[in-house]
Amino acid sequence: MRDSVNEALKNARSEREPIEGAFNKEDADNRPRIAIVGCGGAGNNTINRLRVTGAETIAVDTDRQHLDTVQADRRFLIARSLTKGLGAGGSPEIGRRADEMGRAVLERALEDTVLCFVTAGLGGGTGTGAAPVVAQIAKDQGATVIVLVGYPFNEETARLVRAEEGLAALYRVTGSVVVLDNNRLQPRKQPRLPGAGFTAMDRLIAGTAKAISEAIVEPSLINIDFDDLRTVTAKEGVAVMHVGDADLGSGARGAVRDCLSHPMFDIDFHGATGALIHITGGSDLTLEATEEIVSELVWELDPMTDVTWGARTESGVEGRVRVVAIMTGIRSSRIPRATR
Ligand SMILES: Nc1nc2c(ncn2[C@@H]2O[C@H](COP(=O)(O)OP(=O)(O)OP(=O)(O)O)[C@@H](O)[C@H]2O)c(=O)[nH]1
Ligand SMILES: [Mg+2]
Repeated sequence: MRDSVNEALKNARSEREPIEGAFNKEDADNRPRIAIVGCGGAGNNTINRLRVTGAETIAVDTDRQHLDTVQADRRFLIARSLTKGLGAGGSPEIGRRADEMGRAVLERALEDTVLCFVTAGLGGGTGTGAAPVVAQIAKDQGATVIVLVGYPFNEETARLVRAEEGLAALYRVTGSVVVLDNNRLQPRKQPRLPGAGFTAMDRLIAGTAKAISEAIVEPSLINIDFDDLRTVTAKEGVAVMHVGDADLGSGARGAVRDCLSHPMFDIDFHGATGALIHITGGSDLTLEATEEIVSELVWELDPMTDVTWGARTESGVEGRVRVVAIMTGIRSSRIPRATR
């Protein structure tokens, strides 16, 4: 495999840049630049048709056919001489090199970005290999980087090994790697066809990136302070995300209980030194209710934890409240060996 990769790379000297498609959006104003980058099939299914006020969606893939179906503000087909536009065939090595080959154009695409979400499904080739490279490029451009990645089912042994390697590579770039375990999000028997069985995961990742972005740039019930966000995501250690959905009537305690009992990955949040909390509800969500939820949650954390939070309302979800808490700076034996 290595030889064929090297051979293709040699032949690729004439390849100057990846193909860029779709439409490019100019920054219309001086808002902080936020990018949401999908890598590989799953990453791009997540950001497909995602509309976020004040953020740009960027799709990166080696698979031309799949990329053609994705609606994003910018689309980059990377390493076409390496893969002939046919995908990385489950090889993270190709995914990694593919992004290296597209580095210059990705650097330009992420220039001046202050906040960059990177999303992928771990376990394949393109996303697993490319997400750490994209995250590093964004970080080198000075951006605060938050990675949101899907983790394979327990029985997908080969994919799990690749996923762990990808996770280790991501942790070498940033501690703000939020892992969403497929095993926790959907029943085993659910169909696993791309775009069908993964809808809940895609919605959750896309919804989280959208909620945080809009709570920074859009007038919200409570806006997230970008400097505070930078502080909580810069913590040494690992991160874990909890998600709670509750009836507004169950009060702050009910919402927090549901949130704390639903970690998206097998990491204990106790000992976290940072927390990013986001609350979404309908037009009936009040400031007082959000403050109560935050105080309940903070009560569960170490008193020295840096906390930043935001809240937004959207129509159609009246009577319900969703609490997303990303705890950061956790010392965990779950940290991949490569990072110790
Ligand atoms: N959330 C989500 N996860 C998916 C989807 N499709 C596949 N996955 C998961 O993501 C992992 C990676 O799959 P893909 O994203 O298709 O792989 P890729 O990164 O494109 O890699 P190559 O196709 O080998 O280049 C799989 O092991 C699945 O667990 C999807 O539509 N949404
Ligand atoms: Mg693919």
